[in-house]
Formats: sequence, structure tokens, C-alpha cells
Amino acid sequence: MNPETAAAPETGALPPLVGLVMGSDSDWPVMEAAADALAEFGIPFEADVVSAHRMPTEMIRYGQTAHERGLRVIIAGAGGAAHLPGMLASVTPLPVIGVPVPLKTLDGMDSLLSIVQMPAGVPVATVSIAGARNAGLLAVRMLASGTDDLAVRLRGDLLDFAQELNDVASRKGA
Ligand code: RP5
Repeated sequence: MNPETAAAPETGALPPLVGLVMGSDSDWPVMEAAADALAEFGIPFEADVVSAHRMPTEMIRYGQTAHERGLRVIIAGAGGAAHLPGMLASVTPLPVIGVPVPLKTLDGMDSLLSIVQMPAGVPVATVSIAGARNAGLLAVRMLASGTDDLAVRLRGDLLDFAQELNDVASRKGA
């Protein structure tokens, strides 16, 4: 699977609610965990490569139009000089979750610091280095915070999920 085909099987024809973007195809092995988490909760998403440095015009257009297209959360992953999450956050009203992708040098610290040190007024919810699964789960929680049918359904699913984690931890401790 790759970013372009990631959303197809699990989400059918439903319009995407989450935009899962990354700076390069090479980020996909890390970012795939976010796609998996969204799919586990039946969240329709789209996955795209939208590089802040190599395709800045498209990246800005993506951010400016994301809410108009029905997206409610953006998950953005990038490595190195990881400007994608912050740049998107500067042009969208949607919550942006940033995923620092580790590259061969600097162990992802460069990515983490590029994403987490945002100026006041332009928030990015940064997860851990390579923390794409938590990015997906955080997006699910954001979608679960409303009053619509999806939010109510997701709150139930999240409580079941938390109980399963608890049961697994109890078995390990036994
Ligand atoms: C960043 O540069 C991307 O997010 C990726 O993590 C990194 C390397 O990209 P490639 O050279 O592998 O395309 O912008």
C-alpha cells in the first residue's frame, strides 16, 4: 500500500473526514500506522503527499480548502526540516496533528523540534517521534468530541478500546 491507495478499501465511498498528508512517499512506512488506526474506527480518510518545500503552492491550497472539502482534522507527518504541519496550521481552521518522522540522521530530533516549537497563535498538536498511531487515535478522539451520531458512536468505541487495553495490561500483569 502507499499514500495514494491507502484510503480505498476500508472507507468505501464515504467522503473523507481526515486528511493524512506527508512530505514524501518515504514517510509512508511511519505514517501508515495513522491510517491503520483510522481504519480500525471506520473513519474515512484521504492520504496524500503534499510537500511544503517541493510543492508549496499545492500545500497551501490543500490547507486553505481542507475544511471546505469536509475534512475535520489534518494529520501531517514530515521529517528533517519538517515544516508541513506548521505551514498547514497557518492556513487552515482545522486542528492539525503533527507527526515527526525520523530520518537517518539526528534520530528524528530535528523533525520533532521543527514541529513542536510553534509560535503562539498557530497550534499544532505534536505526537512523539514516529507516533503516527497516536496521531490517528487523537484524530478519532477529536471526531468523538461532538454531538453528532458519529461522535456518539466513536465515544462508545473508544471506551471499548480503552477497556481492551486495560484487559490486556491486566493479563500481562497476572
Ligand atoms: C521531508 O524530507 C519529507 O517529509 C521526508 O521525511 C524527507 C525526505 O524526503 P525524501 O527525500 O525521501 O523524498 O520533507
